[in-house]
Amino acid sequence: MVTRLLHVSDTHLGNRQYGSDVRREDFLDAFEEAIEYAIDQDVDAVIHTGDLFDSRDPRLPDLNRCIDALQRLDDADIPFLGIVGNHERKMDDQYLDLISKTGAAERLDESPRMVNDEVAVYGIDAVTKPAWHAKDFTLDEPLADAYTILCMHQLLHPPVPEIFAEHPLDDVLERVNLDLDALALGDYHETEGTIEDGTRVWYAGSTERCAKDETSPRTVSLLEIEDGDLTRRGKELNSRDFLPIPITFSEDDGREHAENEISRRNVDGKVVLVTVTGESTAVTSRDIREIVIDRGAAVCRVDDQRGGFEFDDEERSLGDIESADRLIEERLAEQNLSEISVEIEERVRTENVARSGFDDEVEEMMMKAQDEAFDSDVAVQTEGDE
Ligand SMILES: [Mn+2]
Repeated sequence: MVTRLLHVSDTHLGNRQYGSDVRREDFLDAFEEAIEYAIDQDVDAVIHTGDLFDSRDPRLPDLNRCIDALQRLDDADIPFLGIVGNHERKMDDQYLDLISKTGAAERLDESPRMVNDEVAVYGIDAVTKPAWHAKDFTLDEPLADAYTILCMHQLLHPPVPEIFAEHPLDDVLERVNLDLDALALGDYHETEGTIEDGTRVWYAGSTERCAKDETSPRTVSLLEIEDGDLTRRGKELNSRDFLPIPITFSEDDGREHAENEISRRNVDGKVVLVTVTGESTAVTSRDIREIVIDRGAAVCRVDDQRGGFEFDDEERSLGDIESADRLIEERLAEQNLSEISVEIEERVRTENVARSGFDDEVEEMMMKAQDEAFDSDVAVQTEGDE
């Protein structure tokens, strides 16, 4: 029997990229295209490896569209199995739990979710860097002879280039108690794969471009598993084209120069990213944006670098390595904090600390941690006495 799965990842629903509602719609469209493809292919399940939503507080219209799509999938009797990514991760209950209540999604965990009694799918949510060293990677045993797939949301090298990676791939393969057949990954937005010690490892990639350097086609991965063998095929999605246009101004160049540079390209329906360099002239970013939009571009962003370097703070790089949360977590990981410190820090950073009861909650967490530490000391002494 052949088991067919569609691997979708990093859909980032709600991403209003470049402040554009067109882009927000694009992210929804890409997700819906992936779901329609799953229905069309009549796969046995869809697996989603995190960053379903772009933020931990998605807006209701995005949540609604997401649930509508998942219900169409559910009507076709195709389960949607997901994990939680770093972008959307909240402290306790997750939006994926809320969606699960509609019956249109399931959250993967350390117990095997069998598909066709032949494939065991597991999931581990995104683990922050400070929590990584203490993370338990134990998975429950699957049915005998099952093909095992673990879904995770981390930047692992390989296949992620070492400079962008958070952890070595071996770190995961050594700490998981099972001999995994496959590791299906999210977080890295490019489609990349490798084989390590007989384990198939790959990233499905994001379904829309989250940054201008994500130039390759956006894909989902169709997986076919038969007799312990997995075949993966990429399916390209209809993502909107990005078009970079560099314009350099000399002292005498006016609006006409910008019009000439832009009219040489077909901007119709595209996301146009103009980089302006050279001399400061009377032509403003706003003028340039107006020309580009008048010629039919869907979105235009102008990065005006005339008269000195401007920090491009809206742009995000591959897999969001530069996100603020990532940088904070990077620094914290160097401190080698205790588990309780990591949890309290994360609560402070991700929740509304002004709400009443927060102090009590932290105090309770501290007491519990103290009790646990005290109990384990007693246990050690008792053992020593015997
Ligand atoms: Mn992502």
